[in-house]
Amino acid sequence: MGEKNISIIGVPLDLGQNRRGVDMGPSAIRYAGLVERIESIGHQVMDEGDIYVDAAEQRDSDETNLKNLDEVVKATTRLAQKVTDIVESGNFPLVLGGDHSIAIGTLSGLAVKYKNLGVIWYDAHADLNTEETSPSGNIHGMPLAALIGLGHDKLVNLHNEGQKVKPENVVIIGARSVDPGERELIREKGIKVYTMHEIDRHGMTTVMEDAIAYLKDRQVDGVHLSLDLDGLDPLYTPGVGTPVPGGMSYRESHLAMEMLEDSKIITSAEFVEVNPVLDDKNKTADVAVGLMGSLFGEKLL
Ligand code: 6HN
Ligand code: MN
Ligand code: MN
Ligand code: MN
Repeated sequence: MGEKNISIIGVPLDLGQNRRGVDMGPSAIRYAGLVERIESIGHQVMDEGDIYVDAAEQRDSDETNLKNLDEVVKATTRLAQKVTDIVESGNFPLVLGGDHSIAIGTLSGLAVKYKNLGVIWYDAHADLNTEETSPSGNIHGMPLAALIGLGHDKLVNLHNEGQKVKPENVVIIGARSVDPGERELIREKGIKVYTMHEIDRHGMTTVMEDAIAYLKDRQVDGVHLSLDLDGLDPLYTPGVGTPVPGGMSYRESHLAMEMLEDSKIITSAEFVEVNPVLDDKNKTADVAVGLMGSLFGEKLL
């Protein structure tokens, strides 16, 4: 990638879903050696610490069927401002989750600078539910919908009014669990999705070549990688709250990161859903750090 100035920001948020522990994700990822690993590649790293998040015990009662809506909005609004500051200073934002609801903050912050942003959503899920379609009420299943302008007002208009990302600039990779309302939205909005079928059938090389070419054709002014560790098979990343079998392998995921690094298109990234309470000896955080190594240009020889 060439030498970068990378600003790390942790978001210890676990209120976008049901299982406690994902708030410890940023600590687990740092403990797995993130800063040293990226510095050893030759980048400058600034660890800017964590965004303040209310504890689960401090939350107000819910007024809608969206769980912990106000707490998620408060924390992600703080994150959005921080991400805007980082991109305006010219640094590369690297955000550590926390559950996937944090993406609403990350991308709302990026949208201030990038008016035609591309997004790669590496995930077992589509995260395209709205208040109406969500089977769980968990906001971590809704960020992509909110970012394309659909769902609860407070999520859609966070940091700035309205749509932050164009649906045709989104590429989902690794999907294998899609709810009925999400399926409808994918069809209606023409969102580009590479399911596990495409990865099995054509291989990760072809899928990534296609995905990168697709975003370049869209003439995006930046590309954000939002990587949910449940995109990988739970065999490799067991420490996630909503594991789905049949996922992308460790090797396929490293290859995907290496191809993104070769393409030079990535301008920001986030790694989410690492839950140390559910993990096996910090394995999932170790995998996350390894993938960041590949994304930032680590080479064997
Ligand atoms: N994630 N589609 C399910 C829901 O509750 O909306 C699961 C969402 C998982 C979200 O893994 O980031
Ligand atoms: Mn997921
Ligand atoms: Mn997700
Ligand atoms: Mn390799």
